Amino acid sequence: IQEPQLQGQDTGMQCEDDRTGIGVETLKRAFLDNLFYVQGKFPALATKHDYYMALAYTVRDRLLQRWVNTAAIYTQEGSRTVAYLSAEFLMGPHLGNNLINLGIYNQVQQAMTELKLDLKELLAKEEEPGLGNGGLGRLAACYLDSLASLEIPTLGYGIRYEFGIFDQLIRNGWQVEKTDKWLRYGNPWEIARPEWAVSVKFGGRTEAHKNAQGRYRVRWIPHKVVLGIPYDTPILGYKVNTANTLRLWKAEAPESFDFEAFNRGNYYGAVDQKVTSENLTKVLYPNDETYEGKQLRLEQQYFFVSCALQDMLRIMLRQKLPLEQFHEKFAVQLNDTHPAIAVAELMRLLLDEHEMDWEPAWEITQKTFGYTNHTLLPEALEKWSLKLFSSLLPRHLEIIYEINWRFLEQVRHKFGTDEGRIGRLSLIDENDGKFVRMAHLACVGSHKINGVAALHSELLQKTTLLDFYEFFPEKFTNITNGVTPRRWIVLSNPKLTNLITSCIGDNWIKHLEDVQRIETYAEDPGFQQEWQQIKRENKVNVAEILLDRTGVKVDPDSLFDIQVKRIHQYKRQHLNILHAITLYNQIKQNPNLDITPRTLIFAGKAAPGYYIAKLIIKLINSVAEVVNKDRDIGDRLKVVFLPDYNVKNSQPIYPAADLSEQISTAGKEASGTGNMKFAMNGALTIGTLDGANIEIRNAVGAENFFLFGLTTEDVGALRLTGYRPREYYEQNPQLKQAIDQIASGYFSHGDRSLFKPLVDLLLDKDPFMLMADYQPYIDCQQQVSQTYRDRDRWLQMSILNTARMGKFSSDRAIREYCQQIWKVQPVPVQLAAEKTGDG
Ligand code: C3B
Repeated sequence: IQEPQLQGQDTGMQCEDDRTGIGVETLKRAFLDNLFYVQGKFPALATKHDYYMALAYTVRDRLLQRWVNTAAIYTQEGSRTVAYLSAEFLMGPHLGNNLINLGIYNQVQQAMTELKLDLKELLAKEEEPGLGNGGLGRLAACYLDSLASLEIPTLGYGIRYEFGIFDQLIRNGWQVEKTDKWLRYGNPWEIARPEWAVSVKFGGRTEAHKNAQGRYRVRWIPHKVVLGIPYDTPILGYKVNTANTLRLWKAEAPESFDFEAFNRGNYYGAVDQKVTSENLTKVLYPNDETYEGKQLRLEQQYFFVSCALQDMLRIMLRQKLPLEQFHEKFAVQLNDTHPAIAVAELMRLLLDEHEMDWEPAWEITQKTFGYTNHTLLPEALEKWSLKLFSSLLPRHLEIIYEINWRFLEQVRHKFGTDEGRIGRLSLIDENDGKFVRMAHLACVGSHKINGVAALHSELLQKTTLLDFYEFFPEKFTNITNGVTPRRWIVLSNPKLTNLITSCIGDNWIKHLEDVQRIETYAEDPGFQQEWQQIKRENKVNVAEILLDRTGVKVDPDSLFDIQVKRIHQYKRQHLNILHAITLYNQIKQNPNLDITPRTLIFAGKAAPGYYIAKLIIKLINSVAEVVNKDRDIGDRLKVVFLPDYNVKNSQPIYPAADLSEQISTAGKEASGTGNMKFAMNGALTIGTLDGANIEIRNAVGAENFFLFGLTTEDVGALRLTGYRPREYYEQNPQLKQAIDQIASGYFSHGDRSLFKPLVDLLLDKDPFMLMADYQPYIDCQQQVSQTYRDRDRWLQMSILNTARMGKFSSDRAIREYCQQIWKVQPVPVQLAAEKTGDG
């Protein structure tokens, strides 16, 4: 992979092009020009936001040069392309990332300084596109970065939600949701392409008709039609010229204004259709890992999938490729089951709209799709009632029946008539009402099925998808998740980036395996000193943020113990808070106790309808209130909940962590990706043998990882022999005291009813086995505290964690997808100017 050949030099002799040049003088000129001609402002009247926009357009111009060239090359070469279908893309702010990937961060910083502006302040002005809930959406964003950086032709397809994930406020300790109006001030990173709009049908009925050759075909007469308008965002790779496309679809009415209704005097009726059509892409469903059988959600899924596949067909026709080559032109990845309807939709397009026969259409379909499963949680498995499904997608249901009939015939052929097995494998669930099982459709319609960490893939094959594994084991594989070091180290932690680069050069940014080379410095006192200094500065930064956003003052020299992620029972934020209460009680009982001072930081959103998760947020804040104002406790313990966790707010967090909390019940977290971001930035992990924790521990070494808790086997065995959580409570005085305090109103101004649902749940059912894991967790935390006191040992462990995280770059994950699933090669992009050799 070549370094980019950026055009022009600021020699003073030759003037750079204002739209592409990257010298400081050129950047300043371009910036002021954009302020004037795009924002329509001059400096005296400009707001910070105007300056942000002017800078965004300055950077966008430099992207466009690469984007247009990339599109030209892909079109000219008819390149094999990855289409990544995802209902969520949690991209985070674009500006900073684009500066890094263009390699112009320093020049731009200097240009802004010379104009008496602060780049940091301008970066803070960007509204982040929060078009995702959590891990799954952010993984899609990391993968787009790696795909572009590895020069793989890619289209990301998704939904342009007008309102993304809600903004979280904390009022009186409770989560309050606020609409995310991210498009309010415009979005400089997208370009609408109304010329490529497509129509999407819904509802109605089907009928048979004879085609020109006298053969029967099916026609779908819909009840309504919605237009899909694509909005494109360039996704630039790191120091390459490749700029791929994220294409998000917005729903509009075909005729935005019904003149007939208007002429009848019905003004509201005239805009009705516009309103209902646009509702389709209004808002992201804020549920993480729980499906809700809502019609609008199925409409969203079908809408973007149909838009995407029609768009791919358009591209094939324009490139004059025969449709029989669909699977050669496109490798389509289904990011969980949200886009699984694509299997039936591609069949429909090939059969009904392009008059292909079933067998070739089915062969193409299966060769086209790959399916990534992201969770084993039963509440996440999507199934749609036949009633809803048939009313919305009548033709697709017919196709699914046909797929199912043919599939079950093969099952009978292989296994004989084993009705139990057939019932379990069927695409239709008939156990309790009738439902279409989306995971089954995805499995049958794909040639590869992958889990997202070794343990997760193993459990998929042994449990959730066992019957499919027995039927076609060759389809199954594992690809452990990864995260992009560009956003999660270079952009988030510039100081650490400079230290590493000063020792081993900057090749590690593209090849994270290389970061291993800092291992030789792990015990070097000078290096350790600098490592510690950087961590401290990053902690001071977060301490300032916490003070600003929560009013809580924390000690940057205390151990920063951080858990940031969606709030979910299986992730066990409440186990962490039991530790906080235990520490508090220990200090209260022995006021002179010499403990390692800690700051416990929490952040994360709860799904608005997830009552227990919201109660956990309230509990964290209630414990924080008592602990933080207790004079006996002082600086030895602080508990803080940072509101509105999102990509932007998370970037300073990972670099400031000493300890990363990855404490899910074994077997529940498919992979985790926050665990990787922390360890890359030198945090040590306290964690269970769950998801990618296992692989992280193997990579960094067991001696550099704080392990505790039940294994997946233990969890299963304990469940089988009868788990009685109350016994742990009764037999453990520390645990009993903590739970009794919560129940008695100690943290809720005497209110005994507030946390009762949570307490009852823990004592009676405890579905995630906090009671069983409590003491091992407390003991392990004690070890953490001890180790932290040995500064040299801790620093060595911290350095080794970063050094050994090479495997967890999303570049490695994407290389595996390319080789094992997509069979796609890089297509390097040269700029026109490079090819002709002139400026
Ligand atoms: C998440 C899982 O919970 C994480 O373990 C995993 O690291 C990420 O996906 C990425 O693979 N996940 C999610 O965020 N939303 C879902 N609906 C399902 C899984």
